[in-house]
Amino acid sequence: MGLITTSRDGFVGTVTLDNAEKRNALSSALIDALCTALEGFRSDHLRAVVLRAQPGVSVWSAGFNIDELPEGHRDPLGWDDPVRHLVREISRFPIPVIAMVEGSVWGGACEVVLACDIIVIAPNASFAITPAKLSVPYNISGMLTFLNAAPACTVREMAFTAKPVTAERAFDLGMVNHIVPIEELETVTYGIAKDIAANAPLAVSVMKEQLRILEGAHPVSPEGFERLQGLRRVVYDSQDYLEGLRAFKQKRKPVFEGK
Ligand code: KFV
Repeated sequence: MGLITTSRDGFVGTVTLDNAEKRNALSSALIDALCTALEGFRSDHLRAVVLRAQPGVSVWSAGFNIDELPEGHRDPLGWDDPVRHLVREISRFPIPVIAMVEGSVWGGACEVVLACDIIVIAPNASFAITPAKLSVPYNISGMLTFLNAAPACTVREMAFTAKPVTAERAFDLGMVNHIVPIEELETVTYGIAKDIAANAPLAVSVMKEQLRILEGAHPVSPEGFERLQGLRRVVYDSQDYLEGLRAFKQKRKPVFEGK
């Protein structure tokens, strides 16, 4: 079964997440397929890409494939983690990526959407930053994606409560570009894609890269970086981390003890 589908119309490519059965959880297989599709669009010199799910889904993506998170005592979100690859691929991709979202977006998928260049959502979209639900120490560049997308107090509330924010609130906070009635989602999204495709692709891609480098220009001292990594290790070495994974697999509420 395919995990994604792709299509193209002129200079505009589309990748559609197509694994509703598993709520488009970001498995390494799905991410491989998505990255391969993006590379194909790059070699064919497309000028805008839409990343979407199938129409009518209630879950755009359930985030990391929790079944693939390591059992403990290993950084669950290290440099080679598939979601890290995908976020890097989208942000370094020389072509604008537009996320078109209906339904709920969870955890790592929330980061993937926020890493896209432009975000158009339906009123039933929602966004949740979920590591605290599972006792997962999110990685440092991932936290920067959130901080670049939302005010710090919003990131704190979302990360500490793990509760979804509504489409309307995400729009009011400037986290997304447009909120449009579901019937207009495609027209608005593909209208933006065509506007981009009509412009000079070299200028667009260099501006995208400029913005990426400027957004990432947050100096952290080596000591600060090592401190953060050490603190993250305490979390993935903990009993709570194992409990978070176990509870998800057993479809029950986790019982966290802070150790
Ligand atoms: N990973 C792996 N499998 C998942 C999954 C995930 N994130 N989310 C859903 N599934 C599987 C689930 O186990 C079930 O498989 C199927 O998809 C349908 O899910 O073999 P099964 O039992 O059929 P349901 O039945 O739970 O679907 P539904 O009742 O529609 O609820 C949808 C939703 C999204 C509310 C629920 O599936 C859910 O709460 N999923 C987990 C959402 C979440 O916490 N995501 C964060 C993932 S961790 C993450 O991104 C990280 C690491 N992080 O730090 O935040």
